[in-house]
Amino acid sequence: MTETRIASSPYAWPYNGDLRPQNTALIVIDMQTDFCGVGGYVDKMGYDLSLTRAPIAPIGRLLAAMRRRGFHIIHTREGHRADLSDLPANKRWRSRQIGAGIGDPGPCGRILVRGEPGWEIIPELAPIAGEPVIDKPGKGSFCATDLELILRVRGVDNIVLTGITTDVCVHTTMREANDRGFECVLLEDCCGATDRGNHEHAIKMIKMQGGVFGAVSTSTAFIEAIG
Ligand code: C5J
Repeated sequence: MTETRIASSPYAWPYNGDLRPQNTALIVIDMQTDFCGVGGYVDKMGYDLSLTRAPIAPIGRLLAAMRRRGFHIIHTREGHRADLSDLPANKRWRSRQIGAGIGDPGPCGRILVRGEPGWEIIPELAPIAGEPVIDKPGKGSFCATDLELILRVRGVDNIVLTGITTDVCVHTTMREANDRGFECVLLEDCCGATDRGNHEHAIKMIKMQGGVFGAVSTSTAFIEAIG
């Protein structure tokens, strides 16, 4: 086997040098209007959209490079059923405290409800044929979804994490994946949070204990390594 590793911290990823399109998946998390578009959930909460929009261009370049080389690509969307039967009462209550009630009407339709305009993945990063889209009711992409089954069926060992938000859905998914034995890397320029400090601290957390959840790199380093 030819070993391939990318420049990353705190170790060169993946740990065993076995980086191939066949065993590696890119997961693009929640690049939906609700998280980075005008009138969506994050905008209604009053956060600075430039922070969650920053990863759009780097993810676009990464997607193009990984599609060209035949890597597995998977997208996720956070959202709830129209009847809100999968929306915990405390999640709804908390969102209403900050003026963006999940399930309530907003400028982009009902907030975080499946099928509404705000819930759609932004056109710049739209999935193409053959790329599974995982609909999840929570923050982690493994909770109440078939993501793990899809990854195992495809023979995936390595996961490249991108998307928004770094400290919430991306971090939760990375932790879930790491506990299931997947080898994870987060590309920091391909993620964003509603708070810059949270983004930076989420990245710092990954690097402790020799890479407690995996490693951190950039899209430039990754694209360079896959050639
Ligand atoms: C949040 C997410 N932040 N996609 N969701 O509520 O990170």
